[in-house]
Amino acid sequence: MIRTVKTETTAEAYLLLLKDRGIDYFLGNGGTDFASLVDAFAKFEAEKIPAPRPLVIPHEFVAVSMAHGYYLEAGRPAAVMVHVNVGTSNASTAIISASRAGVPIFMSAGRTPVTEEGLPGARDLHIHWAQESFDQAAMLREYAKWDYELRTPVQLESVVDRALEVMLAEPQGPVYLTLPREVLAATPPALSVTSPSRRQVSGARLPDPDRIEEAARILARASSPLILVSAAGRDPRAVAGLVELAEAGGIGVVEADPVYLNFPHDHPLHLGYNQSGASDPALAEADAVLVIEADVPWYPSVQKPPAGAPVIHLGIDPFFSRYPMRSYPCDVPIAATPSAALPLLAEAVRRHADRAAVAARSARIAAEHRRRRAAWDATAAEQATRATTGFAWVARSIQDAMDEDTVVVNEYPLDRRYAAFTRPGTYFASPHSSGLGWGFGAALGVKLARPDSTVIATLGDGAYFFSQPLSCHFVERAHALPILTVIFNNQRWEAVKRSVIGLYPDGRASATGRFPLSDLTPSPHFEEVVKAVDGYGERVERPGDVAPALKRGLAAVREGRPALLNVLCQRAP
Ligand SMILES: Cc1ncc(C[n+]2csc(CCOP(=O)(O)OP(=O)(O)O)c2C)c(N)n1
Repeated sequence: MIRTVKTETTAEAYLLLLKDRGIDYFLGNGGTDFASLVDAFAKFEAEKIPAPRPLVIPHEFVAVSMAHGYYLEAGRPAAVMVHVNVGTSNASTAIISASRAGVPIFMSAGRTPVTEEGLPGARDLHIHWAQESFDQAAMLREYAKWDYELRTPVQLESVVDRALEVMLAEPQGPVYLTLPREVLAATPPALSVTSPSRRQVSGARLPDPDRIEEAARILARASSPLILVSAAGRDPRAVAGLVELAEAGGIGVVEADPVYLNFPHDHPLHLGYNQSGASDPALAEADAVLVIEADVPWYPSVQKPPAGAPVIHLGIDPFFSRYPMRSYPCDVPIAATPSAALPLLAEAVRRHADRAAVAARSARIAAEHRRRRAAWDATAAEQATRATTGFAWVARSIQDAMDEDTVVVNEYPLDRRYAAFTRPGTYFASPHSSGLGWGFGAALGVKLARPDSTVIATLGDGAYFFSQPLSCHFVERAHALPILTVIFNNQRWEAVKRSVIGLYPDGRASATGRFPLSDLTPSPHFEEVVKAVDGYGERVERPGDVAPALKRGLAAVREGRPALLNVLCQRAP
């Protein structure tokens, strides 16, 4: 249907168009470039005109991280808009994260007025000269799939639809649109808009049938096939497909630095999680390897699959084409949507596999699964009575506090061996590009998409510092998005310390136990920060106090208050 849109400003038409295209939230961090948008929102509010809901987000990094979490949970984009070049720069780390995670972000920014006088919106402050860039989008161009500047209201629909089309087409990723002040302030002619849009992109990419057959034969004939998976579970439907495949072939599954829940923890074919720096006998014994949506399936400097084992890579872009260097062997590429390809592969494996062999192998893997799980359970239980709280015990206590409707966003410290996730879409970890601070904002985005669920953000003390914590707490309070934040506070950047020990095991730092530039003491009273927004904060020092504190924190969240537990703990007590 063609609709005619007549508005006083381009800004109004822009917002109405976003709403028409399914965008319900506008996460904004504004400046003088927002004048026409602010006025438009006020008009919509006064006249009860449906438009995206504007949410003020006090830091750009938080706004983009929120949009990231929101998309993962809602499957729909939120719009983000920031202030010209300076706001873009603040947002850039979160754009890197979204880009590497393949998450679409509808990112926009004002553009300082082009004209120095003469038009509505022309320059009237010193910033309007100093904030002009020769090429504002250059800052993000390596990580945005597309960028453009809206030059005239007449092209509004074409530009917005082009942005959405490119952003949502696979492999997905952020796009960046700049909006000059004069264009937003201009009175457009009556615009005709096609609604709904005729620029649909969704649809599965099906695999090459020959490659599916080839992969199925390899997996079915192997005596110790192994699946390594990182991010297939971004699409919850892929989890069922992976279970079907693993069962069809009696194939063990290892989650390699998982970004999502890819395979239920309690499934007898789950063989656990790769551990940085450690080798895994399951990989050493593998005679065929299937890598699914995994950019780093193993660490070549630590361990590789046996030389004769064929390697299959399955994913929407199994080559990770945007990574400058990546040299994993790939004997059979399957470029396809995992949720579409996995059932096809499962069916083909079932056809080729010997049932008795599959049953025998499944029993063998199940025994190993039980052995590994028992060891993890013992580690967690053993930490329950230590003087110092261990990370494993905190993770286990969080697992025990979760209900059917809890979602966890983990920026590192929660070790999946000790916190069992079984339901797709209930676990999100930071993207492998690791722009620290992502977790808190992403958790707020998840809460925005799923307001009735309990959301827990598990953060290191380092990650909390990076997250723009006061902005996040403000968002919790101002926009009624209370979540429970659990800080695993080891009072240092352990990742930095570990890298020194890894590279210089006999070096001076290891010998003296002094690791300059990694210590975060005196540790702040993080539990006090949340109180600045009338939240609930508690410092937790002993293992026996973790579970009761979680209960109190979750009760506060249920009452609508942001809550934070500052848990003093160590990775290996
Ligand atoms: C923006 C950014 N700056 C620096 C780093 C480097 N870095 C990676 S992990 C880490 C320490 C994180 O500390 P914390 O969250 O407390 O976890 P821990 O290492 O102590 O387990 C740092 C500084 C990064 N990944 N991102």
